[in-house]
Amino acid sequence: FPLEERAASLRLPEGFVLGAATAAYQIEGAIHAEGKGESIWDSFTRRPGVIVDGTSGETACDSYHRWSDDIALLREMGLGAYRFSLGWARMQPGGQGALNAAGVAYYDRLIDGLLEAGIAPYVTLYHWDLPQELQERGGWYSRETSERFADYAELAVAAIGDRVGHWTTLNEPWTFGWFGHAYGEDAPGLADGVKGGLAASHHALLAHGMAVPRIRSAAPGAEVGIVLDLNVVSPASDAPEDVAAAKRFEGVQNRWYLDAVFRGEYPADILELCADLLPEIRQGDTTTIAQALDYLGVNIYRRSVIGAGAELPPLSFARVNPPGRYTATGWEIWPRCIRDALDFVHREYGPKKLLITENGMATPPEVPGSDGQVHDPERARYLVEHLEHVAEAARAGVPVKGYFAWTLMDNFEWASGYTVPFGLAHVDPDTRDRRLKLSGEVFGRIARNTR
Ligand code: GBH
Repeated sequence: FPLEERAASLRLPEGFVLGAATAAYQIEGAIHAEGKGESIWDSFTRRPGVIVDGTSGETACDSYHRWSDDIALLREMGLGAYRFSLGWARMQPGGQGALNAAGVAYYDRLIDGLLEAGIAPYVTLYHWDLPQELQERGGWYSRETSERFADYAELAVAAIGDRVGHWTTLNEPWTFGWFGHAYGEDAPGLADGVKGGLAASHHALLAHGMAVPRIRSAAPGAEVGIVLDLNVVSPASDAPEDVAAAKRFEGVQNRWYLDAVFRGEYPADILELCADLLPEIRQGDTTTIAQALDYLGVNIYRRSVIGAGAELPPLSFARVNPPGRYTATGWEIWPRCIRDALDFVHREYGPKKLLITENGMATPPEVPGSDGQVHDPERARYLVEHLEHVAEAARAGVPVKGYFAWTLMDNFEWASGYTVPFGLAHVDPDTRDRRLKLSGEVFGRIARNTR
């Protein structure tokens, strides 16, 4: 099995952090337990037809009750870190006011369990599960949501932050901004085109900027960052219309967030192109957004080949899928994308430190073999190939200090339900028992070589 040799010869820098990632709504279940409030994913998944297999996160991996099984998996792989998110509506049911004591107690147990196992918690404050009450008052179209997020961040960090060294404000504002508000494929299911995507993104970035100083004052020693999903974009051809479309796409996917966070401005070409579709951007907003950060988290799964097309006018682009290897979600496997994204962001924006906060692949639904284990060599290969490029970037001087595999175990994959597993561990659909797949064992071997 030559992959094992490649895995064994991976040389990551000293102190490099290897971990696995999850998100609250995708794993916890217990959506009505002990004072938890309703979130937009609870309500969205009840709409007929929006989730391909008609499922929801109602039970998911039942991590609300089985969190110690999750820790056992991390231990079995010898991982040094676990990236998870707090359910906002579990912590603070209506998105404002006092915290829910049972929610705080749940994350307390999880964090204490991780620390006992020698695993560092990397905690994300928002991974897409807005309290429904805030949605009813405008959600990410409203500045009030930015204010509420900053209040929530401070309270949450004050409640559990004494044991957490790494905080992330938002996971992927591009994805929840655009897939939730421009295309309508994710909660809250609004298909408002470019106007929706930009408004949600601005208020999300503002929420991030308002929250950072509040987090710092509540947890002075902790590192604070944001997680962006970056895609290195190449034009489908040399034709000027394809080159221009690729630049427009890259402007909203990468530069809109990076320019705001690192330079305190939005990209001029997008501001001009979308002049009639912009939300209210007040004087000082982009300065608020551009807080100094300790790290940038990068989620990356694929490259983007983009040509001119009909999507989201006036961005007017189309995704092109060149011949090649593809995952079960239809994403091209192009391991070099991770190196290109790291190089790009290091060169153009120079964050102090970079973490790959998600990378992984989906397969069709998997069934354990006669030995009870899922054999997923293609996922193991995906991880190793991407890690080889991360190692190269580090050797070339890019300050990339960690890598989190998406995801610890098979879970609720948003609009795809349970049809496209991404896990390092299989979760039995009836008993919810977890078991490491072959890929989890390979990843564990890499982690042990690295520590
Ligand atoms: C991440 O998003 C999420 O953070 C995580 O919760 C999720 O489970 C994981 O990835 C796997 O999906 O135009 O073909 O790219 C990934 C970013 C951006 C991927 C939007 C899907 C739309 C389809 N997503 N993208 S495509």
